[in-house]
Amino acid sequence: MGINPCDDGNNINGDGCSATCQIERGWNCSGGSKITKDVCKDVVPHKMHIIRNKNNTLVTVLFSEKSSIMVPQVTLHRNL
Ligand SMILES: [Ca+2]
Repeated sequence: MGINPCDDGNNINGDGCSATCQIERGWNCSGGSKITKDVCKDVVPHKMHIIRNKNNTLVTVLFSEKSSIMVPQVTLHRNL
């Protein structure tokens, strides 16, 4: 959209195209024209870290970036 490296039509940082219309690290922006906005996609996979407590009764999952988890069905298996 225009002469900037990117323009997603807002002044929000962290969505791939900065408030100063620069492509942010880890993002790819394309598709814009003089009348349409660029669309930015996160191209770096988020890192995930799994931590278990001493008794293995609690699992904590940490992500390097704000992430969403889709869990349509959870099945737990336990070896006795
Ligand atoms: Ca933006």
